[in-house]
Amino acid sequence: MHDDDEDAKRTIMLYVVSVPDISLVHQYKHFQQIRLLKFIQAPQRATFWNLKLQARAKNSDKIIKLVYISRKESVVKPKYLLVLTVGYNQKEIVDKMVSKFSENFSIVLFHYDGRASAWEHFEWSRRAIHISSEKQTKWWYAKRFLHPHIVASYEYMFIWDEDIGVENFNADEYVNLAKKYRLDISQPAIESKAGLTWPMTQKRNDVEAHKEAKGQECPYPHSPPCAGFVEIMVPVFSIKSWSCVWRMLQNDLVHGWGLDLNLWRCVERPQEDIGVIDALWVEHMSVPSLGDQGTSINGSAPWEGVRARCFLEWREFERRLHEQNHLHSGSL
Ligand SMILES: [Mn+2]
Repeated sequence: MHDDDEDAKRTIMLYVVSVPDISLVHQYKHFQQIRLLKFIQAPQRATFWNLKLQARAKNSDKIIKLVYISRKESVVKPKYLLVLTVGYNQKEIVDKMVSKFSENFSIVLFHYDGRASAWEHFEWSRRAIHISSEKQTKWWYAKRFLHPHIVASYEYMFIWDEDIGVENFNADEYVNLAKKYRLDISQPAIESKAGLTWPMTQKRNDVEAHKEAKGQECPYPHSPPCAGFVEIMVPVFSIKSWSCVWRMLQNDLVHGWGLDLNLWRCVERPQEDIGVIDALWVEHMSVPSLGDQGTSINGSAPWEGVRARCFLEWREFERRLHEQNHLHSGSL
């Protein structure tokens, strides 16, 4: 299929969920969205008309703005994808994060607090794709909205948490280094005042990138979590590795715990293809976020229930992987 057709399709998808009234589309024919009109008048139109009113977000019907945005967007075709799972309370941090990603990046925001419309005052929010479902996790969203075929046109995907300090980060430079070191799965090195769980992802000052952890914490320095390993906090996937990772994601295990220790299955040479970039690093700010959306039971803090579920999911994930003992490196 021709690239322009792909672009048109992407634009059209926006309209299908956003246009309140087909007659309005005809009024805007002078915007020359000819392919759009063809599409909506095709069989899909029946489905469109059958949408119940309640199925649409109240303030999603902004046809004029969308026409304008889609024309502007078609000038640059982003090669990379930034995906952030956010709550509005972290808006300042998220705004700073987005500022480090150029127009080479499409932006997708997953809203776990249901406040998708609250971001409109950020200029970049208008070119972002907003997906909202309350109290969901980034891996829940990723499994449902980032099917490998849907994101196939991007070279790299950044699937990041929202509590990340980016003062020493630049996304375009990062992509150059990921290419230079041939990293299919990677992350920027991390600094954290709260301490780090894994020695592998700790920032090193003497190298531009590293593929193995150093130090006594790693009795098996060539195996995860000391090599072939990145965390699920700020991973960056080549599109090739993503189709495998996506298949490893489980519909019902939404926190992604245990995924990090199994990413090696998705590349051919884990010790070479997975690594950490030190020259551009980020800070883990450890801001309580989705964890606080948990429910307090018998006086326990909301995050305690979430944490308990994380551990249960991790165990279940490992159980399922062991069940499929035919799995080996590069087999997915
Ligand atoms: Mn965090």
